[in-house]
Amino acid sequence: MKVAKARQASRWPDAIIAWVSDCTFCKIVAGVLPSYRVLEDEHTLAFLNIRPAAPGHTLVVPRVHVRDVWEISKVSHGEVADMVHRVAALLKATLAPEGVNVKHNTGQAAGQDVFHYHVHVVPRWREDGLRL
Ligand code: IU
Repeated sequence: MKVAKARQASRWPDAIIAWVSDCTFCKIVAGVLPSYRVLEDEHTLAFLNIRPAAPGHTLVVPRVHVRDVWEISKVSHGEVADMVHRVAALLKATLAPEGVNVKHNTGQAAGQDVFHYHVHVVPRWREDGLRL
């Protein structure tokens, strides 16, 4: 929310806005914090999770700061969904998983730790022992 307000209120470059933001994913989007970028487009970024539940565990985020599924616009949600679809296809082609989990948490009660909307794309294999 802070970032959105700062953007409206100034013409500062995104990287400067992200630098002063308290949102880690805004910093990753702006390149202020490093990440391994899997895919990106004008509206979204897909990057590897720093604590992967499985090899290839990717997070897809909108570039704009939005908190959760209750706050994200229908348009932005569609853009993220499109990127999730592309990431799932890329993971299938590169890692040949036997399945994939596509998961989002909204709210602490549901396990949300980072309050910038993100979707987990997790490759799965039979008997990988994961409990998501
Ligand atoms: P959650 O759905 O909000 O619980 O997921 C947050 C995820 O973000 C979690 O799996 C972290 O490992 C991941 N993450 C990251 O990849 N890079 C970071 O700098 C931070 C968290 I902070």
